[in-house]
Amino acid sequence: MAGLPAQVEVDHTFKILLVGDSGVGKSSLLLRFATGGFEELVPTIGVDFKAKIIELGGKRIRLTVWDTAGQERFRTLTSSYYRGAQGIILVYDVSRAETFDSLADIWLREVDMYGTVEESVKMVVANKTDLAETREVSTDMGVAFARAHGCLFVETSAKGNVAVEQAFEELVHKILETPSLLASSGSTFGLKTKQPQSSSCC
Ligand SMILES: Nc1nc2c(ncn2[C@@H]2O[C@H](COP(=O)(O)OP(=O)(O)OP(=O)(O)O)[C@@H](O)[C@H]2O)c(=O)[nH]1
Ligand SMILES: [Mg+2]
Repeated sequence: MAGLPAQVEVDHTFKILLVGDSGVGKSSLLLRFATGGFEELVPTIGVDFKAKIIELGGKRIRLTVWDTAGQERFRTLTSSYYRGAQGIILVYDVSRAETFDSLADIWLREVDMYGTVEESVKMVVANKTDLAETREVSTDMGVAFARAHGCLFVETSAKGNVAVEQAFEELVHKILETPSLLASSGSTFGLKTKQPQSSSCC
Protein backbone atom coordinates (compact mmCIF):
# COMPACT_ATOMS: atom_id res chain seq x y z
CA MET A 1 0.00 0.00 0.00
CA ALA A 2 2.83 2.38 0.80
CA GLY A 3 3.68 4.66 -2.09
CA LEU A 4 0.31 4.49 -3.77
CA PRO A 5 -1.14 7.82 -4.73
CA ALA A 6 -4.15 8.96 -2.79
CA GLN A 7 -6.33 8.59 -5.87
CA VAL A 8 -5.96 5.44 -7.94
CA GLU A 9 -7.94 3.74 -10.60
CA VAL A 10 -8.90 0.13 -9.99
CA ASP A 11 -10.44 -2.42 -12.34
CA HIS A 12 -12.66 -4.02 -9.73
CA THR A 13 -13.79 -3.55 -6.17
CA PHE A 14 -14.71 -6.69 -4.27
CA LYS A 15 -16.34 -7.08 -0.91
CA ILE A 16 -15.01 -10.00 1.13
CA LEU A 17 -16.52 -11.17 4.41
CA LEU A 18 -14.80 -13.13 7.19
CA VAL A 19 -17.03 -15.26 9.40
CA GLY A 20 -16.54 -18.03 11.96
CA ASP A 21 -16.56 -18.66 15.70
CA SER A 22 -14.92 -16.26 18.12
CA GLY A 23 -11.21 -16.91 18.54
CA VAL A 24 -10.57 -18.82 15.30
CA GLY A 25 -8.27 -16.05 14.06
CA LYS A 26 -10.33 -13.99 11.60
CA SER A 27 -8.88 -10.66 12.70
CA SER A 28 -5.38 -12.14 12.85
CA LEU A 29 -5.69 -13.41 9.28
CA LEU A 30 -6.86 -10.00 8.12
CA LEU A 31 -4.10 -8.19 9.99
CA ARG A 32 -1.52 -10.54 8.47
CA PHE A 33 -2.94 -10.01 4.99
CA ALA A 34 -3.31 -6.24 5.25
CA THR A 35 -0.15 -5.30 7.11
CA GLY A 36 2.03 -8.42 7.21
CA GLY A 37 2.00 -8.39 11.01
CA PHE A 38 0.77 -10.56 13.84
CA GLU A 39 -0.05 -9.35 17.33
CA GLU A 40 -2.32 -10.31 20.19
CA LEU A 41 -5.79 -8.95 19.45
CA VAL A 42 -8.90 -8.50 21.53
CA PRO A 43 -12.16 -10.07 20.34
CA THR A 44 -13.82 -7.98 17.65
CA ILE A 45 -16.72 -5.81 18.73
CA GLY A 46 -19.33 -5.79 15.98
CA VAL A 47 -17.56 -5.42 12.64
CA ASP A 48 -14.23 -3.99 11.45
CA PHE A 49 -12.90 -3.60 7.97
CA LYS A 50 -9.64 -3.10 6.19
CA ALA A 51 -9.09 -2.15 2.56
CA LYS A 52 -6.20 -3.30 0.43
CA ILE A 53 -5.34 -2.96 -3.23
CA ILE A 54 -3.82 -5.99 -4.91
CA GLU A 55 -2.74 -6.72 -8.45
CA LEU A 56 -3.77 -10.07 -9.83
CA GLY A 57 -4.17 -11.44 -13.34
CA GLY A 58 -3.19 -8.08 -14.78
CA LYS A 59 -5.98 -6.32 -12.88
CA ARG A 60 -5.83 -3.88 -10.01
CA ILE A 61 -8.40 -4.81 -7.43
CA ARG A 62 -9.56 -3.04 -4.34
CA LEU A 63 -10.60 -5.46 -1.62
CA THR A 64 -12.71 -4.30 1.25
CA VAL A 65 -12.50 -7.06 3.81
CA TRP A 66 -15.15 -7.06 6.51
CA ASP A 67 -14.15 -8.78 9.72
CA THR A 68 -17.13 -9.83 11.80
CA ALA A 69 -17.28 -10.67 15.50
CA GLY A 70 -17.74 -14.37 16.14
CA GLN A 71 -19.43 -13.87 19.50
CA GLU A 72 -23.08 -14.79 19.44
CA ARG A 73 -24.22 -11.52 20.99
CA PHE A 74 -23.25 -9.73 17.76
CA ARG A 75 -25.04 -12.13 15.41
CA THR A 76 -27.99 -9.82 14.65
CA LEU A 77 -25.64 -6.98 13.84
CA THR A 78 -23.21 -8.98 11.72
CA SER A 79 -25.97 -10.57 9.64
CA SER A 80 -26.45 -7.35 7.68
CA TYR A 81 -22.85 -7.38 6.44
CA TYR A 82 -23.36 -10.41 4.17
CA ARG A 83 -25.18 -8.17 1.73
CA GLY A 84 -23.23 -7.59 -1.48
CA ALA A 85 -20.25 -9.79 -0.58
CA GLN A 86 -18.74 -11.46 -3.64
CA GLY A 87 -16.44 -13.58 -1.47
CA ILE A 88 -17.08 -15.19 1.92
CA ILE A 89 -14.33 -16.78 4.00
CA LEU A 90 -15.49 -19.29 6.63
CA VAL A 91 -12.76 -19.78 9.21
CA TYR A 92 -12.26 -22.54 11.78
CA ASP A 93 -9.48 -23.37 14.21
CA VAL A 94 -7.91 -26.79 13.52
CA SER A 95 -7.22 -27.20 17.26
CA ARG A 96 -10.89 -26.78 18.26
CA ALA A 97 -13.26 -29.21 16.56
CA GLU A 98 -16.32 -27.32 17.74
CA THR A 99 -15.33 -24.39 15.54
CA PHE A 100 -15.30 -26.75 12.56
CA ASP A 101 -18.75 -28.09 13.50
CA SER A 102 -20.01 -24.51 13.64
CA LEU A 103 -19.35 -24.05 9.93
CA ALA A 104 -22.29 -26.35 9.14
CA ASP A 105 -24.36 -25.56 12.22
CA ILE A 106 -24.10 -21.77 12.06
CA TRP A 107 -21.98 -20.11 9.41
CA LEU A 108 -23.08 -21.77 6.19
CA ARG A 109 -26.66 -21.25 7.29
CA GLU A 110 -25.99 -17.58 7.84
CA VAL A 111 -24.46 -17.33 4.37
CA ASP A 112 -27.53 -18.99 2.87
CA MET A 113 -29.88 -16.76 4.83
CA TYR A 114 -28.19 -13.39 4.49
CA GLY A 115 -25.94 -13.59 1.41
CA THR A 116 -27.39 -11.62 -1.49
CA VAL A 117 -24.90 -12.31 -4.28
CA GLU A 118 -25.76 -15.26 -6.48
CA GLU A 119 -22.62 -17.30 -7.24
CA SER A 120 -20.62 -15.64 -4.46
CA VAL A 121 -17.38 -17.54 -3.88
CA LYS A 122 -17.06 -19.36 -0.57
CA MET A 123 -13.77 -20.44 0.93
CA VAL A 124 -13.15 -22.58 4.01
CA VAL A 125 -9.98 -21.57 5.84
CA ALA A 126 -8.49 -23.98 8.38
CA ASN A 127 -6.41 -21.70 10.59
CA LYS A 128 -3.79 -22.31 13.32
CA THR A 129 -1.98 -25.16 11.56
CA ASP A 130 1.03 -24.26 13.70
CA LEU A 131 -0.79 -25.97 16.60
CA ALA A 132 0.07 -29.39 15.17
CA GLU A 133 0.27 -31.14 18.54
CA THR A 134 -3.23 -30.19 19.62
CA ARG A 135 -4.83 -30.51 16.22
CA GLU A 136 -8.36 -31.94 16.27
CA VAL A 137 -9.48 -31.49 12.65
CA SER A 138 -7.50 -33.27 9.94
CA THR A 139 -6.78 -31.86 6.51
CA ASP A 140 -8.91 -34.61 4.97
CA MET A 141 -11.93 -33.60 7.04
CA GLY A 142 -11.56 -29.99 5.99
CA VAL A 143 -11.12 -30.86 2.32
CA ALA A 144 -14.15 -33.18 2.36
CA PHE A 145 -16.32 -30.57 4.04
CA ALA A 146 -15.29 -27.84 1.62
CA ARG A 147 -15.88 -30.07 -1.37
CA ALA A 148 -19.29 -31.15 -0.13
CA HIS A 149 -20.37 -27.53 0.19
CA GLY A 150 -18.82 -26.16 -3.00
CA CYS A 151 -16.16 -24.13 -1.19
CA LEU A 152 -12.48 -23.52 -1.86
CA PHE A 153 -10.19 -24.80 0.89
CA VAL A 154 -6.91 -23.47 2.28
CA GLU A 155 -5.00 -24.30 5.48
CA THR A 156 -3.30 -21.32 7.09
CA SER A 157 -1.42 -20.09 10.07
CA ALA A 158 -1.84 -16.39 10.72
CA LYS A 159 0.74 -16.70 13.45
CA GLY A 160 3.30 -18.54 11.32
CA ASN A 161 2.46 -16.55 8.20
CA VAL A 162 1.54 -19.66 6.23
CA ALA A 163 -0.65 -19.36 3.12
CA VAL A 164 -2.55 -16.26 4.27
CA GLU A 165 -1.90 -14.22 1.15
CA GLN A 166 -2.48 -17.34 -0.94
CA ALA A 167 -5.94 -17.77 0.59
CA PHE A 168 -7.05 -14.25 -0.31
CA GLU A 169 -5.51 -14.50 -3.78
CA GLU A 170 -7.20 -17.83 -4.55
CA LEU A 171 -10.51 -16.35 -3.53
CA VAL A 172 -10.00 -13.31 -5.74
CA HIS A 173 -8.89 -15.50 -8.65
CA LYS A 174 -12.12 -17.43 -8.42
CA ILE A 175 -14.15 -14.23 -8.26
CA LEU A 176 -12.33 -12.97 -11.35
CA GLU A 177 -13.27 -16.21 -13.14
CA THR A 178 -16.97 -15.75 -12.36
CA PRO A 179 -18.51 -13.37 -14.92
CA SER A 180 -21.62 -12.53 -12.90
CA LEU A 181 -19.45 -11.32 -10.02
CA LEU A 182 -17.41 -9.06 -12.26
CA ALA A 183 -20.59 -7.47 -13.50
CA SER A 184 -21.52 -6.56 -9.93
CA SER A 185 -18.08 -5.28 -8.95
CA GLY A 186 -17.89 -2.23 -11.19
CA SER A 187 -14.83 -0.22 -12.07
CA THR A 188 -14.00 2.41 -9.55
CA PHE A 189 -12.07 5.61 -9.92
CA GLY A 190 -10.77 7.98 -7.33
CA LEU A 191 -10.58 5.81 -4.25
CA LYS A 192 -8.56 6.91 -1.28
CA THR A 193 -5.88 4.29 -0.67
CA LYS A 194 -3.33 5.92 1.59
CA GLN A 195 -3.23 3.18 4.21
CA PRO A 196 -5.13 0.00 4.93
CA GLN A 197 -8.04 1.67 6.60
CA SER A 198 -9.57 0.24 9.68
CA SER A 199 -12.72 1.37 11.27
CA SER A 200 -15.16 0.04 13.72
CA CYS A 201 -18.66 0.20 12.53
CA CYS A 202 -21.68 0.38 14.69
N1 LIG B 1 -1.38 -20.46 17.42
C1 LIG B 1 -2.08 -19.59 16.67
N2 LIG B 1 -2.84 -18.67 17.27
C2 LIG B 1 -3.54 -17.83 16.48
C3 LIG B 1 -3.51 -17.88 15.06
N3 LIG B 1 -4.34 -16.94 14.57
C4 LIG B 1 -4.87 -16.30 15.63
N4 LIG B 1 -4.39 -16.83 16.78
C5 LIG B 1 -4.73 -16.44 18.15
O1 LIG B 1 -6.08 -16.78 18.38
C6 LIG B 1 -6.70 -15.81 19.23
C7 LIG B 1 -7.94 -15.23 18.56
O2 LIG B 1 -7.56 -14.54 17.39
P1 LIG B 1 -8.50 -13.42 16.71
O3 LIG B 1 -7.89 -13.09 15.41
O4 LIG B 1 -8.79 -12.33 17.65
O5 LIG B 1 -9.85 -14.29 16.50
P2 LIG B 1 -11.22 -13.81 15.85
O6 LIG B 1 -11.70 -14.94 15.01
O7 LIG B 1 -11.06 -12.52 15.19
O8 LIG B 1 -12.17 -13.68 17.11
P3 LIG B 1 -13.50 -12.72 17.27
O9 LIG B 1 -13.11 -11.35 16.90
O10 LIG B 1 -13.90 -12.84 18.72
O11 LIG B 1 -14.55 -13.31 16.38
C8 LIG B 1 -5.64 -14.76 19.52
O12 LIG B 1 -5.03 -15.09 20.76
C9 LIG B 1 -4.65 -14.95 18.38
O13 LIG B 1 -3.34 -14.55 18.72
C10 LIG B 1 -2.66 -18.88 14.45
O14 LIG B 1 -2.55 -19.02 13.23
N5 LIG B 1 -1.99 -19.71 15.32
MG1 LIG C 1 -11.89 -10.67 15.51
